[in-house]
Amino acid sequence: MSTSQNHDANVEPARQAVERLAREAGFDLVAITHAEAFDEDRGIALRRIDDGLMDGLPWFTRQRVEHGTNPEYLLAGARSIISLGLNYYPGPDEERDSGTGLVARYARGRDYHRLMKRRMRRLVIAMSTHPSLGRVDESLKARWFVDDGPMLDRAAAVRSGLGWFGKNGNVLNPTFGSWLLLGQIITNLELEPDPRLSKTCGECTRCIPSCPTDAIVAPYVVDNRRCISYLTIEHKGTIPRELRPAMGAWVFGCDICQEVCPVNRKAKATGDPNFGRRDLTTLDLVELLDMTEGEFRQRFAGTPLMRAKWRGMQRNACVALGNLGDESAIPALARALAAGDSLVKQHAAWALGRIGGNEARTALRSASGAEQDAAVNAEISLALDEMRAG
Ligand code: B12
Ligand code: SF4
Ligand code: SF4
Repeated sequence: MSTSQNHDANVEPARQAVERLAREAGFDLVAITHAEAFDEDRGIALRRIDDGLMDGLPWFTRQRVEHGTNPEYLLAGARSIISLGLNYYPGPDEERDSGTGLVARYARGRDYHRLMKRRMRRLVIAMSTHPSLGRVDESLKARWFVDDGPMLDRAAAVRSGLGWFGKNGNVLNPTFGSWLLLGQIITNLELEPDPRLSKTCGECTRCIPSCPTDAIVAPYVVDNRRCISYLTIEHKGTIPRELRPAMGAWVFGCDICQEVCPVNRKAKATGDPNFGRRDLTTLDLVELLDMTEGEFRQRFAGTPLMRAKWRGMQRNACVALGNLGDESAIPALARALAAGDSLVKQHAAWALGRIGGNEARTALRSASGAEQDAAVNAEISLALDEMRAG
């Protein structure tokens, strides 16, 4: 026990206090694990790197994994990890308009990094003044992490019993399904750990064949390079041509392997106003393609969409328009092909080729005469060839 912990019968016990304070800070789930190293998870994560399955994420290094799986390295004297879950499920989707792009549910609102870190800080401050938990300036030490930190957030959540590993990679909880954002506080407080959940996916394998890009290469194993979430958000360059058709209308992230999951059918919707912004549920793709950088910033500031950046989102809009195949998008794609930057032009050319027809062909031919960029010209030629063949 921490030196400052109080054993007075009238004082709320430590474990109970953490749970209450976490809920008051705005978390839906709280569970506790000890602070021993995550040896098994470290081995798995390092193997993923070695196998090339994390390629494309230059920041996901061996050193990051080594540090992130060693709580003592992150906080000297670490004793416990408080795992926290935040439900972001906005409830069932309404009908969507044609010509619109899809945004993953976690991104339909405020950037969760800042939101969760603010809540975790509030929780640590509340813990520091609680009689069972001690004071920051005396004995309570804590550090908190969410997503962009080096910890394996899912491994911490699973070991603390907050959920189990789904075969799609996501952590599932019996009440909230996988629509949960995860974070954790490492502390020097000795708190009673929760047991791991005994639940598993059982015989179900539904998510695996549902992935349109075959990114779930084995149960529990996602090949980052094929995942639409990576392709639309983290990847900054040209999207491999062979994967574009499978990306459908997703312009930021992807929820397919969660949408098909039977556990998510019963998921409880969140009442948190920071999620479920209506204007981010679907995006008008032509509007997105015609936006200036200033307009993009104004519209999406403070949301996760900023991570993909203006150029990346316009690239994604082209792919989605190509897949939707709506001829009314041809003038906007032709404008992008004439005036966008190289990356956007390449994907606009591809989209025009995929939509096809005389108007698209004319736009491709007239752009090819004026185009100086070799990569764009190569995409125009391929698009015209494919139209001829198709
Ligand atoms: C890199 C990353 C990505 C990459 C790579 C994904 C990946 N699978 O690794 C990309 C960009 C593709 C991505 C996508 C998404 N991500 Co992401 N991502 C991360 C990040 C930063 C690191 C993940 C990581 O360490 N991967 C390495 C591998 C080794 O870890 P793992 O997949 O968890 O692997 C474990 C299991 O496979 C298990 N395991 C292996 N074999 C076996 C066998 C058995 C039998 C069992 C039981 C278990 C098991 O052990 C492994 C090690 O613990 C975390 C945040 C963080 N700091 O942890 C968020 C995080 C995982 N992402 C998150 C989210 C929400 C998503 C998306 C749903 C977003 C979206 N809608 O577009 C998708 C989901 C894609 C998917 N199906 O996984 C959440 C997950 C929340 C949850 N409930 O699980 C996290 C935790 C962020 C957060 N703090 O909330 N992500
Ligand atoms: S998020 Fe989409 S692309 Fe990625 S594994 Fe799941 S279904 Fe596949
Ligand atoms: S779809 Fe089935 S196998 Fe996949 S995560 Fe959900 S329960 Fe597990």
